Amino acid sequence: MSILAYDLGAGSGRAIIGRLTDNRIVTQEIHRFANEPVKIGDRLHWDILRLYHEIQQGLIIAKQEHMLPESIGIDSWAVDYGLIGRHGELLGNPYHYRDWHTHGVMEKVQEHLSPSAIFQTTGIQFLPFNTIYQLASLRQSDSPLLSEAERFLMIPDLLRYFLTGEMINEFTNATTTQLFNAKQGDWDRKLLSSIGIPASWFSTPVQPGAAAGRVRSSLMVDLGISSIPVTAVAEHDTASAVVAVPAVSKHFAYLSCGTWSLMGTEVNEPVITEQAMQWNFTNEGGAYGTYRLLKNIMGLWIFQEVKREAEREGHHYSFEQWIDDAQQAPAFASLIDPDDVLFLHAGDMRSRIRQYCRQTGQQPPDTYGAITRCIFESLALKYRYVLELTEQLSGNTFEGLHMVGGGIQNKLLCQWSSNAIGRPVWAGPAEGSAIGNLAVQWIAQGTFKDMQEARTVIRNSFPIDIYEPEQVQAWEEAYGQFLRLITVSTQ
Ligand code: LFR
Repeated sequence: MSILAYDLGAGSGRAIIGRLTDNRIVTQEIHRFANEPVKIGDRLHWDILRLYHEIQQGLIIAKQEHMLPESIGIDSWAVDYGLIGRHGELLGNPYHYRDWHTHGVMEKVQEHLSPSAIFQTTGIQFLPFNTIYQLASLRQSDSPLLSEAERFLMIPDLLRYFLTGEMINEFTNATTTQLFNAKQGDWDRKLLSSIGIPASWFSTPVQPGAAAGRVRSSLMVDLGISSIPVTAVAEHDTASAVVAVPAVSKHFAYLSCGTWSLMGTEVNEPVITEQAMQWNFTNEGGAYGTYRLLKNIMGLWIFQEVKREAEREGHHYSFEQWIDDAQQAPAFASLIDPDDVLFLHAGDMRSRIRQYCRQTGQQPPDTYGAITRCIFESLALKYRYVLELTEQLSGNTFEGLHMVGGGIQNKLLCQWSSNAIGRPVWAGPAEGSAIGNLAVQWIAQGTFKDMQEARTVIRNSFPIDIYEPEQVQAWEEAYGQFLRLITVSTQ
């Protein structure tokens, strides 16, 4: 029997069928489609209707291939949302979090809401694009959407709603808004009212694994399919990725490696302390009563932007060529803090890296090889920094680091990560979010007893590449150089 996971990542979305054979998971990608934001004027939007169309295409393909699933789950990145009007229609085109409309809003909100009050309530890190600031920005600009809206749905909630006709908020994603009260386990009315947003738009979120309706009958008729149940999985992609970490020990460190690098550990209670706030750690809701104590690291985004820019200028290198050039460039020639806000938005990344280096008294890298090397080395060093902070905050020590997600196909980065942290890296599986999405559906069906059993099956189903640290002394020295560069309190 098949189940179906839709995983919408930066750049592409995938429909992945999962099956169990001899207690091993077998996955098959049946549909891959673009998930590219669309810019209209100065605004960056989700192409939400196209995505819904592609979700339907996935079902048509599943039917044609005789793999119609027993259950469907959708995950995607956090913080973004759509608003629904009184006739049940989507109002406007959802904004993409990298849009500039939130620029400066976090600071404005903090003029009347203290950061410590926000953190004490939510346990969530301060990222300028958090939903709280997106909504505050609508209020500040007196957006007409606000007077029309009656419901708030995050992107997977919204696509699920299109499929089923039921409006349900899901927990893991809800926590990332920075509007969710971690202690009370519901939306925080005080925070909502302080940014002028009615609590009536929100319903108490359901937990990952909850039944969330069935494919609506009009769609069944259109696609010629039978009724299929839809499950609210751990719909924040990072929450799903963490479900898929094939860890053996109870306390483990993970890095979900893709456009973002999300590094942290799983805890049973949110860590809402002064120190966690100062280091800008987050406590995002996870599956089955867990929390993700983690920190966002800018990740492969910076490299992806450099590559995109190069391609626009006609430099069509293969991925191997990029890696090769990075390897040929001199080591530790210049470093950046990948989390400098300079690197958050799209465009012009090469010159921003050079600007950063000039401003910090370093030689700006000029060749593509040198730029790529600078990005990957800086990421690996930032991983060490955040890993050590995670140990201090959680009170646990980690023997190595689990890396999951598409970024692990970058073997050079995996090796350098191991060198930087001076410990082994266990890399796999690459399709972390989709596998975590499937796992929650199997747990909901009773096929797996719990998350631990799911992780054991995942460990037995997918290869794990092991990287052992090399050139430890050189990386140790580079770490000293890196530490001098970054500002400890804010990044
Ligand atoms: C990763 C991710 C991160 C979140 C960022 C923006 O895909 O979901 O966890 O901070 O995207 O939503």
